[in-house]
Amino acid sequence: MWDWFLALSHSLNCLCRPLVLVVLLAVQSISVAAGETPLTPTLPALKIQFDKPAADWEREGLPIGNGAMGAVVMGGLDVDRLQFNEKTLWTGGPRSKQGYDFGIAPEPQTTKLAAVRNTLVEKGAIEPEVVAKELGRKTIGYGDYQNFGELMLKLPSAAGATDYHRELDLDNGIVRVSYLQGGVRYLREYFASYPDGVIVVRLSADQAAKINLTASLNIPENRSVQTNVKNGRISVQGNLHDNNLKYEAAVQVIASHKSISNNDKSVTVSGADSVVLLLTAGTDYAQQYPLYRGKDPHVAIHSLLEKASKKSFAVLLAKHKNDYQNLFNRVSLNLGQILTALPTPQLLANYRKGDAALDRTLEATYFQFGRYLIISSSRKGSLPANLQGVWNNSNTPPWNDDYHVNINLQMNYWLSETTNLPETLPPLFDFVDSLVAPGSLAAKQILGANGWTLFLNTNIWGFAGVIEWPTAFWQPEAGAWLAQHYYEHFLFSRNEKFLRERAYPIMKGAAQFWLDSLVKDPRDGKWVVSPSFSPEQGPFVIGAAMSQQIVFDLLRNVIEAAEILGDKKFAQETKSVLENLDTGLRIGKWGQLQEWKQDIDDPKNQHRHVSHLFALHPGHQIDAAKTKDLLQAARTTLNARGDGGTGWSQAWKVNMWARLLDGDRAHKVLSEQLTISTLPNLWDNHPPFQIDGNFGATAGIAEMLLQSQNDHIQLLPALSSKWASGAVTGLRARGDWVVDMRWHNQELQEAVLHAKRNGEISVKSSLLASAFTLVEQSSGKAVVIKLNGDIGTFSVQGGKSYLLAKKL
Ligand code: FUC
Repeated sequence: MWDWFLALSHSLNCLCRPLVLVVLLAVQSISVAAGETPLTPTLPALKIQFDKPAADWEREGLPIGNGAMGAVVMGGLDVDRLQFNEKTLWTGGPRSKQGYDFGIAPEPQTTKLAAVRNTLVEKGAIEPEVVAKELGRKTIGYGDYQNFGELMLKLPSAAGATDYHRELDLDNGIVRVSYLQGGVRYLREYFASYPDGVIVVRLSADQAAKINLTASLNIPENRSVQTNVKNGRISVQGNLHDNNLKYEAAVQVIASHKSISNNDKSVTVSGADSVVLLLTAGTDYAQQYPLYRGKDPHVAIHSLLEKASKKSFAVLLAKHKNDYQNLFNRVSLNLGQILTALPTPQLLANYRKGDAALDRTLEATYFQFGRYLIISSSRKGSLPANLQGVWNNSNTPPWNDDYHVNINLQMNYWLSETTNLPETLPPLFDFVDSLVAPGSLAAKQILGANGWTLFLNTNIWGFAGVIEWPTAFWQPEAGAWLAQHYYEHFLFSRNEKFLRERAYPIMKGAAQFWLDSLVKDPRDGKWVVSPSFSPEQGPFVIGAAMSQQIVFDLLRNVIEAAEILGDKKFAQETKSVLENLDTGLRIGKWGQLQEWKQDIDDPKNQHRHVSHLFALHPGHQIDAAKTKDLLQAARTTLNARGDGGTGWSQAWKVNMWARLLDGDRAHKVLSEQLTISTLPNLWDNHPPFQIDGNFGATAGIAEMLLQSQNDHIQLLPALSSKWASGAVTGLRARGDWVVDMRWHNQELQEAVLHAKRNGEISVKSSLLASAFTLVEQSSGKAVVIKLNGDIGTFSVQGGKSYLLAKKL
């Protein structure tokens, strides 16, 4: 046992070892019966793999990224194109040739707003086109996220190549391409290093002097380009024609001196044993209202390349792996997956066709791919993950590849807390903080309110106002919804400094906006949102359910925060409004949770947005323990809406069915997302490729296994019967607890709760209804637990782990 532990422990980085130790102690203390899944991290390697080069970027490319930069590996034989991005390369904004106004009219819109409000009082509803004419705004200079370019490697003909393999190795955060030609085994490795700020490519072979290539950087035409080649380094720089944004990219080609020649616009390597290429890129963008311009990227780019060039490939790789695995290895999921050589498109095509082990393999891979993607597209120091994460090969991408804030950006970050990746959150918080200035202007100009908000969508240039698309433009709840993420971060981390310094100012500003913007509904005297619009359908009304629920969530959270921080006056003021706020929770004539205040829901409506179930997820106003009737209404609504929808819509429904504690239904929706809305490379398909569905589904799987939105941690709240036996380690619960679990025949066998601080843990599990043991692991001492049905509460000490196990 210990030999095995030591070997395992060596193969993991040191930060993981305590977890491995704890897990093993748990396994040691309870002997695992034959046929049961051990709680062990020695799982088969997770890979997304192909037996040919990518013919299609969107369907078959393999992504790598370090937050700021992303690249897609096509792995071509004669020409390998590494398309790359850097998050700040956008057209539009304050210096756009088209002009730019942040989506905010120069004159106040409050008179028009009052007219709309009056009509709503008189008539009850208005067609979206009519309101859009009044309050919508033609967009100018919004811009698009740009394709930066491609690193092109021209290679000798690979005629006769065999045994081609291209894989994304999720355990190591690396893409590999390999093939045999003329008796030589060629290998290419690609990864994006966060610690070194560069994308690294190495080409090697199992025989000496076999690597020949010509490298160049191809840059799209909508910008000026100057190319410079010196000492194996190709630099391209210029400005976007639209907004003059300065950009630069550079690649350093590293091989033995005698094999390198510098050409006019390229570098050629002949007869090298191996070649390493280091690529980096940037712009003079700065995340700062109102100009959004900072330093010329030249110095930073070349200093990154200088530093990285001094390190060997082995050192670069070791640093990358250490950084990546520190995050990735925190969560392991064992659904009974197996090692398979099947190309992923085949795994996907064979899904639900009878081979359960392969089905579990796809699901476990998909779960961890979501975690890989957020680690690769959201790290401190850059912008948050956009609609495609960081990966985009077009200069006019769908929806500008921006930040939609009526579900999409929020969905991108649900997994960050529950799957133990809080390091991916700073870009979201930095971004939202930077939107407060223009968001305050929008609040003032459009609604005559203090505080801040956003509407449907935003970009990297502080767009905070409205567009003119009638059935989507009006979503002033966006600020409140984003504020939820700040409070959730506090709930997960219990970091009071974060609450005081970062979360509370944002939440209070969002709440101030609503305290000024709510109006009294003359029908019942309740505080309501008006005009209000349920995404992205129906008429404009007063007090649609989603609007009320989001505002409720914000006001409740801000009161809690104000009380913790001692801001009594604001807590009191907000409480008096919350007490008389329309909650947005109504059960209608066919038993549904109403989408609107009037009981007008059509049971045949299958619209992809189900925002009026916000109170179920990501909110928690509808609480499984306390509100059975509302829970049933939510179920009726979700049944009527159906399990279909675009990728993100299905992913959201996975989370909602998990909150309804229906693991089999959650699994059904997940499996349909895999079948209908997943591309061969496992990217989520809206269509087109849109990454929110990946992130949302990973969050949904976590939600099936662990929930903590109410006063207790629920162990295996929505386990699917398809996952009869399994194990998970490292999931995170609100309260700063980390949980490992092992189950068999759908019954929890044991759970290890790792306490990060002193306090009380309340756990809900069917395990507590029968004979069980609870011990503190380091001493082996029994722990006293107060039982109330299937909920148990016990005191914990920070740094200690507690094993709850079925008594044998
Ligand atoms: C919202 C959704 C669409 C799409 C877009 C980017 O408007 O309704 O389905 O995901 O965002």
